[in-house]
Amino acid sequence: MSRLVAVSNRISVPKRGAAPGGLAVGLLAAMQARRGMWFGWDGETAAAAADEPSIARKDGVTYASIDFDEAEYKDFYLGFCNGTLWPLFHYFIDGFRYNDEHYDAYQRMNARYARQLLPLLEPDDLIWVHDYHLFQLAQKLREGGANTPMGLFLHIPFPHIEVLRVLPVYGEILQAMLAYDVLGFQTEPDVQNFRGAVASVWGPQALTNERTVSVGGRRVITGVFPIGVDVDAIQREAIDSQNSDACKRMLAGLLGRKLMIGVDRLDYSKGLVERFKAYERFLETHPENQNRVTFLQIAPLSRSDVRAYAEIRRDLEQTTGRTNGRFADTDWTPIRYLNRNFPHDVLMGFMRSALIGIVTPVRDGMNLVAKEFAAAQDPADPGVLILSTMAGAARELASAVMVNPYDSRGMAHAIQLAFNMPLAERRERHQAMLEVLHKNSINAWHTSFVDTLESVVGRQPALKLRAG
Ligand code: ADQ
Repeated sequence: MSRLVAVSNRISVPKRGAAPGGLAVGLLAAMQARRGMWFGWDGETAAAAADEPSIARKDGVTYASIDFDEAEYKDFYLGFCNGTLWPLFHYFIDGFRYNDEHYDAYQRMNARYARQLLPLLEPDDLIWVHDYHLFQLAQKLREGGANTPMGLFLHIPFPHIEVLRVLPVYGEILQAMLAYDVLGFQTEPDVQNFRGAVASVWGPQALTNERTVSVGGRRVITGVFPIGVDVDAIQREAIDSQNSDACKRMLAGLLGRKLMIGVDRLDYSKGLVERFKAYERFLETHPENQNRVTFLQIAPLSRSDVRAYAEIRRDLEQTTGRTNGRFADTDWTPIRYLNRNFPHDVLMGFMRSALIGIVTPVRDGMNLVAKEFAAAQDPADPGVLILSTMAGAARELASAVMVNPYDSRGMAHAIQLAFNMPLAERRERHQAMLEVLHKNSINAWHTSFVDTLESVVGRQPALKLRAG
């Protein structure tokens, strides 16, 4: 069986006491089955980046980690990845900035990933690259002589060509993507947007059939691989952690009130400002709920160096202050807004205790929180998921209560509906979601991607490393 080499911008090097997150668990399962290697940045910056990756081994998986120097962190990571690609691919054209130096750093970093990975490769490796940080990695690896199957999975949306075109180097990015053998996306619209972009640059004849594109003699498989969760593991975590101190304290603080929960990274794509305003409107237009419900929003700070994140923080603090100032009582805080991380199992326990999970991104590749919320519920008395139609997850979780995250009146109405939904309807909606979650599990995600990558074996000459 071929070895699986996973490459991502950031890797979770195992640390004592720290449990890996859901995505890492899924990738690790795929790598453990194939004596794999995980290559990427360890999250550290140094005055000068080391020439060689650091190698660690645990449970049959090799971890090869590199560090960034300060300029790489600033120009590649904060600059082109988080300042250019992330906003544009989430349709934030106003927040998008393009700068040639940042793009040069992006190209150099993709080349450095390739240079440091090449000596570690074996001839029959399958290479699975993750996300928008590494669009050019396959191209750089092939320039270095590698000719092994390579696939890219994009965790975020792929925008329509009319948005992608805003990026001055979009043609180069598309061209580089075609050096992969398999391009995986979260949803059908993403794959169609990619294929539309290829057709717009190379003509409709490049779309050789429904699942492949061919340009310059290269045939590339395009497909939908919706990322999922491990329902049984989440059920266990949620049940066990309900007895934890953190859960008991949180529940005691509610004084019997109904709970609505939001769990997100603090990012403008997650629609938090719009969500907070909708909740304020809900308390205003449905005053009978005042002092009867609590909204717990957990959103740890991230990417604080980028200006947009400072703005969203300020907006959220203001809205929280205004709502709490307007509606709070001596024993009731309408919004509890926490900027901190919790262990995954504690979050699952919180979600199980909530009557509503509110997941309202203005744009999201998939959104695992929506799936985790549904998976964590007690099937006998499940909570209600309020879900934005702009999340990839909305394509699968059709029985959630769907909302437009920009429509605060519609969201206020959805919150009212969800708090008052009869048990039979909650069960019916939850059952339908569980069926999808079991079918499109995290296991199905990595298995189907790796199987597709493996189907390319034999269509390629063996790996050749260029002499010298
Ligand atoms: P993210 O944008 O990070 O991921 P998401 O899919 O919601 O978004 O995953 C977040 C993960 O982090 C979940 O497992 C969640 O439980 C965890 N998490 C969130 N807040 C937390 C907190 N406060 N404390 C601890 N854990 C927390 C990107 C894309 C998504 C895509 C995923 C996976 O943007 O669209 O679904 O990759 O492909």
